[in-house]
Amino acid sequence: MQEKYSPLDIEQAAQSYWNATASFRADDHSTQPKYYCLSMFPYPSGKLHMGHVRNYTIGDVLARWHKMRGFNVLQPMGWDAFGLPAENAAIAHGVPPAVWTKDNIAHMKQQLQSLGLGVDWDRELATCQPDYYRWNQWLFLRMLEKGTAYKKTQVVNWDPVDQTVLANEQVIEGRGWRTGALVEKREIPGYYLAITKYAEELLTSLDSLPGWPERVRAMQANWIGKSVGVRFAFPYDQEGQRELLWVYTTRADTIMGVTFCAVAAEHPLATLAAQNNPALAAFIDECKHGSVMEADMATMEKKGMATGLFVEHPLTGERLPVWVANYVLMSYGEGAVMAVPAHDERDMVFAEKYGLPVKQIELASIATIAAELKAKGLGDVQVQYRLRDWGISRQRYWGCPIPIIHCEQCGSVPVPDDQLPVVLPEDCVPDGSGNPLAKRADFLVCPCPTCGKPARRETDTMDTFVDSSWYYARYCAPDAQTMVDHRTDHWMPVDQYVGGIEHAILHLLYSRFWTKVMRDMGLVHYDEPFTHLLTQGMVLKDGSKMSKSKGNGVDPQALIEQYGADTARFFIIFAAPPDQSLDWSDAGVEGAYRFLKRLWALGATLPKNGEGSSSLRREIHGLLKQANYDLGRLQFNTVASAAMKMLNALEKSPSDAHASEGFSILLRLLSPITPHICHVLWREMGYGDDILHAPWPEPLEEALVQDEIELVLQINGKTRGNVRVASSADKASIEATALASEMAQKFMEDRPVKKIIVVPNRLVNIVV
Ligand code: OVB
Repeated sequence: MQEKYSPLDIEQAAQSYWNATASFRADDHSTQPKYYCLSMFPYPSGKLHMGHVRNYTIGDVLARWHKMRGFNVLQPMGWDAFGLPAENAAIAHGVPPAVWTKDNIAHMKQQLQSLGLGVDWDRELATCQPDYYRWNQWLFLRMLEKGTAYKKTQVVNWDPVDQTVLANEQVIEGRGWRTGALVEKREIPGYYLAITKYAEELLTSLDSLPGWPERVRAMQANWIGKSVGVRFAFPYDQEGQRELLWVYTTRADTIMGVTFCAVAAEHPLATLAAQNNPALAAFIDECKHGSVMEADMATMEKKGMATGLFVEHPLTGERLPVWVANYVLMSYGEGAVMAVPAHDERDMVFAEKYGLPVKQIELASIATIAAELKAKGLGDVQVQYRLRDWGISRQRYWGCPIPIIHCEQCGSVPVPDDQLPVVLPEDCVPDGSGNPLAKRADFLVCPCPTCGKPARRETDTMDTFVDSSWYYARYCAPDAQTMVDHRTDHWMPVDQYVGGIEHAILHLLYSRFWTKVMRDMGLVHYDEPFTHLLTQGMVLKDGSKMSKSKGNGVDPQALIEQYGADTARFFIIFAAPPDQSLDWSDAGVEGAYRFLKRLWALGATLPKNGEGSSSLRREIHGLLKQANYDLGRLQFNTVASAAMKMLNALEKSPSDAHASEGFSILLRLLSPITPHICHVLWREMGYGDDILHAPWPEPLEEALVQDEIELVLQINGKTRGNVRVASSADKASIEATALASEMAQKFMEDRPVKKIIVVPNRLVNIVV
């Protein structure tokens, strides 16, 4: 055995062994209980960062720990390969996104492998592969048939620089998240998935996920935003016709306090009023540049303008003015609201600003109001969700083509199944001036599937969140000639999902939705994709985020080259509980490295057979008991510190009869965290061929019982030392041992014993 700890040699040897023995190939036919351990797959952005290292180390600890406990483990890895960054790199460097992506995958794969992850690489997939994304297209067509996917024209956020539609959360203070350009609102056609059909189930089945952090469940519930309110109408007269202005409110109890109505800039009533009011038309235009995000509605400056139109209060008949207001969203409710300044802060701010009346009232009962409105045919109780349907069209090149063909005669025609996949040409180099697919005649022009006349292919591609909504199901059967097969039902649901909190809302909600759609088509037979969820904390440097722009990122590659993967892994696990943020510390890394050097050194010197006390054994098993408990609650940092304590104890008593047993426990406990050094030491020590096949260590009750205890010895109430007695010793034998002790002899000074007080497990006091 080599004297010196040499991570490079050790890690290469261990990794070659795992490759040669296919240690992490998941068995589709095993009779062992399955454990599907999944870390969120990476964007192939260039190279690994510390966030990745943390994510994949945490996942690997769980996977290896379960494997050693007899589970049939599936831990796959792949690539979330479509998306904007590849196009931006193409614009900057003139390389096709496909080439850039494949190079990055090759580099990052080699980096991941250097971490020693127990991944079944046979199942690797990339979402830019046609045999993956054809199933996006296939399921999209099935959804179209069911009406779960549909086309509509809607007002969207338009980034004039990137020439693309932005999701609401990509608009930050009215500007594009990437370009910083002022976002415009545009009406364009696009495809939508009817996630709102599933709003109620997505909400209620959060209760079936006790393995998710409460915080994430709350975030999802908020996003879905269920409310029970009243939808009702304000009648008005339009050229002699009685019309209705519909609003929705959760505060029908304040209806008597309404002093005006406010409508969104896009509301038909606003358009009508603007026809012969240029000032109003200009104001509406200004509003269209604002945010469509609800969160911004609360904080932005409230602006409005009167339409000159009036409506009637449905219960009192009072005449109320209608205003256009920038804080009313067309996409929420009816695009119009009743304004009750006395009971709503926003309405109050607005009323004060524009001198509108404020009316103090007594609150009514919602049920009574709803009944009154219903009796007049002017309203009813209504459940509403904040959740919107999912717009998946992106005006981008590097994504999954939407399988639609536009024909002048036949309209938008779905691509027939036997023409799938619609393959994305891989040799385009976008130059920033819109979607290059629109300039590719060989892609664009095709015969209409219905009438055969020349037609035009859809050039929009799918949101990359479509790709990541079902990749976990494909890992189970990556070579299937169908979207999924029986193997999917075997492995799914994912037992443990690990990833960043930034995906707490959209990715997880879309995946849950996609699962339910597939279930309703009979493709899979489970309701939820992820049973347990661990959201890892951020990796920080001096308390702030690591970032390329700040230049404070610590490069994993350099770290691994200098210290080895085991040091990187140990530090990351030791430095913080997985769900908390982790502050980087070079001293901490050094400490991890020193620890592994000591571990190696002890292995090199540990005598095969020692003799002596059993307190070492008790200590090791005690630490093991706590460590196993901590593993069960995913608190890996204290497992790492238990391992350090074990090493301290072993270093103090290397010749103890139980040192070898203790060391074998330490290696097994540590092996999910630092697998390479443990693999090699296990073999060097002669414990066996493969630590992965060793049973997980469990504390022995017999080792935990204390067979000797220490009592405080007092003479006349004064502490004079200690005595050791058997933990089973009775009062008489404790008295005898105490009297016979050296200290008692010395301090009693031959005086006769008056009495002896024994406090069990604590002390013995000799009164003379
Ligand atoms: C990393 C997680 C992420 C996900 C794949 C990141 C946690 C936050 C970042 C950054 C840069 C640094 C240093 C540290 O949440 N493909 C999608 C994706 O997110 C997932 C799918 C399922 C939608 C950092 C950090 C610097 C996973 F830049 F140089 F400074 N975080 N903590 N620390 N892909 O590739 O270096 O982005 O779980 O792993 O992430 S992904």
